[in-house]
Amino acid sequence: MAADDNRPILVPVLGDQLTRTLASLRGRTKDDTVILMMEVWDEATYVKHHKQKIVLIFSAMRHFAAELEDAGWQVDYVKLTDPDNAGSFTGEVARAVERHDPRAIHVVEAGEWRVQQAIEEWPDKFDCEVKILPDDRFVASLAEFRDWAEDRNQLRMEYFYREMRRKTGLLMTDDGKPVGGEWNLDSENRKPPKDGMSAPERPKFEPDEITQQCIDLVREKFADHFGSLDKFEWPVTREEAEEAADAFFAERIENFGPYQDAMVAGEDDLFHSMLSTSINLGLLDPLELCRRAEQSHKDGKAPLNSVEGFIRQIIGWREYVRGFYWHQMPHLQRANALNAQRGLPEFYWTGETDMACLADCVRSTRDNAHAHHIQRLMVLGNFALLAGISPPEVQDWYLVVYADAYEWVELPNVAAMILYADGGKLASKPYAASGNYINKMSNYCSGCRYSPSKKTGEGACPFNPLYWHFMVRHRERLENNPRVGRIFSTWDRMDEDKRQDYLDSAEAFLATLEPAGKTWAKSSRAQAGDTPQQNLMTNHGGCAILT
Ligand code: FAD
Ligand code: DLZ
Ligand code: SF4
Repeated sequence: MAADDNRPILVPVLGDQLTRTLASLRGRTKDDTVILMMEVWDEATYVKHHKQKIVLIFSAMRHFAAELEDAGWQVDYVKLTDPDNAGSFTGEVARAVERHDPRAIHVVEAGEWRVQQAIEEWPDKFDCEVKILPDDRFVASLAEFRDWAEDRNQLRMEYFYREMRRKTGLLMTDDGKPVGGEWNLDSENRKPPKDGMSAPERPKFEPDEITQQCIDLVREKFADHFGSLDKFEWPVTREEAEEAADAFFAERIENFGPYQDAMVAGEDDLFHSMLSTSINLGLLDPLELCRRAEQSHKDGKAPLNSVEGFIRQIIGWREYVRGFYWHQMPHLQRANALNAQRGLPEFYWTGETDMACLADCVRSTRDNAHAHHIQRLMVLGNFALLAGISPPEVQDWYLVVYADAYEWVELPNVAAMILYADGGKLASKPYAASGNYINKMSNYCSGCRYSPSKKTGEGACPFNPLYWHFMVRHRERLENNPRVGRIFSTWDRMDEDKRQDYLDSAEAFLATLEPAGKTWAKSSRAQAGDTPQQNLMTNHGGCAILT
């Protein structure tokens, strides 16, 4: 570059990079930088995202652009309806290169493998320097995770989490021990709900003019996508996200820990923070939130089990799944260790099932683009695992339906945590449970036509026979697993008729499952000639849409 080259630097900012201190913006000056933000058809349709998710991302992007412009930055914002919109990140960067003739492009690496593959082609495509910067909004760099994971057969979150505690100093004593003596208070995060339990109302954010325009756009252009737009209450700016965080630390963190695994029909948020959408968009700094949580313990406002639980979810699970994703891609998308082949049942989209727990979780998912962790794991996920639903179908569903879903966080949770499709690299055992668990941790069963105490036959909770059907199907793989192997001696002690009853009941139930009729997950462009396997290649692995 010549010393007098006064052409600008082009800084593309992706929809989940809405952070003022993003590596590509740090140290840049306003007079030689053009920030490029792009609403593109490919991102909005590589799966048919929940309507609220598209509104959330477009609205947060538009607010962020306005905020940057107010602060004096030059922002080139391409709307979806721009008649010349090329439809992809690469196409839009190409158009911006024409418009601005930049001397370089500085971009922060993408969160998703699919997008990163496309970005890595930019140096060959564009006739200027392309600098791809690490996303340093995480505690652990990808190299750090790789070093930690190297030579380990099993990548357990617990040990990684301890490293992150040491690195950040969160909940550590001066002599390097965990505050309170234990690293992990998970066993104190499992109180069942009390009768009539409800949580304080959290702040809800009325759509402003910008959000309303996005709602109108989504109603018009994405009418056939899943999900309700009857209400839209997500924070779309850093200011709103901070208000949401303030309310969590003031009113809900105290009970967050004890009731982390509790479920109450109709109580969609309980004591959860509801901050994942803001953290993932870049509106909130996860480490800052952890420091606030730690402070609330120091101030005597929150018990250790709540604070440690919250910090563990963020510097433990969140950091860990991100490292795991990049370490295991791209084969994680195709993993199917349990050879699960069943189609996703229709009720995952409609909520029409007599199973009260599933119906409520799907309702919350449809109405809020959200379900809390234990609903995703032990109801929706547990069912998919036990029924043997094919991983690509489950992966697509989770990627579509949640407003906080990006593949880097969704895929490890789905493929590895709930479906055991990675064969146990992430989880030491499958998270399989019978109706007993859901009955203990929720009030769902009292409103259900099935009974959790009935094991087989008419009226039995379907989770009960499905649990045994799953265990028997995978006996060879699981019986030597120290955490579940013992269960087979219980099975072996049952009399033959009872065992047959379990298997027959499960088969009869599975035969009633209707596979999804309408194609909810895939955009019409991606559907042609689809099989689950081809879906993987075209929609996740192949970057076909970005070329
Ligand atoms: P809280 O319960 O208040 O937890 C605090 C924060 O911890 C969350 O905001 C989130 O940032 C983090 N966190 C908690 N658990 C996890 C986890 N397992 N992995 C990563 N971060 C975690 N989270 C997503 O952000 N996007 C997803 O696409 C996603 N898909 C999931 C799929 C399955 C099958 C499961 C079991 C979990 C998934 N999660 C996902 C994790 C978790 O369910 C959500 O982060 C959480 O429900 C968001 O609500 P909250 O902000 O109220 O979380
Ligand atoms: C999820 C999403 C959607 C629906 N639309 C856009 C968009 O139009 N423009 C954009 O920059 N980002 C969008 N996103 C988020 C991206 O998919 C996300 O930034 C990448 O997946 C990260 O790799
Ligand atoms: Fe769910 Fe079974 Fe309870 Fe019904 S009885 S709510 S299906 S766990």
